[in-house]
Amino acid sequence: MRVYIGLGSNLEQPQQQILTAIRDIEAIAGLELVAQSSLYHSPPMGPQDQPDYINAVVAVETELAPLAVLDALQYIEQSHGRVRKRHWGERTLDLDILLVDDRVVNETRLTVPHPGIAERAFVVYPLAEIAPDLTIPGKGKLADIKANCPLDGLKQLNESP
Ligand code: ROI
Repeated sequence: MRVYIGLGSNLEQPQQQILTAIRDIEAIAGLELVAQSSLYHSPPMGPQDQPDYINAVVAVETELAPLAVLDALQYIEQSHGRVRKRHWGERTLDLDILLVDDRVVNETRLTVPHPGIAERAFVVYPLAEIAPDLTIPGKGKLADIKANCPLDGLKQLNESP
């Protein structure tokens, strides 16, 4: 099963938060990191009186159930001392399950594809960098979504490591 994970941070050295979080994901037994995007710099979506974000997307291969992956990601968020000050506000580390193969999941704790996946440049562009040929259940081809998705100030920081 291939799981795509979105990473975001705008507090406590965001770039470091994201790089460490990728290492943390890699270290989880049962998850194999198979792709990682560049880091991206993006203006906040939501309240504008918060710092800019660093965003990235990674792909993992796993046999774990989606909720077990979610548990592991929430554990990593907590271990980064996740602070979330307000709704749609600044946060130390946000890890979102974006896609699980071509599956649709509607559970209390988890909605897949991630709602808003197709409207957020800071998800669409890094995702397209590592998986340009994806089709998103219910939303269509990622390449078409990207072609219609304004950059909204998104900037690619470095080439993929
Ligand atoms: N804005 C940007 N640019 N990047 C994010 O990761 C992000 N995450 C969020 C909200 C607050 C919606 N805004 C964001 O959760």
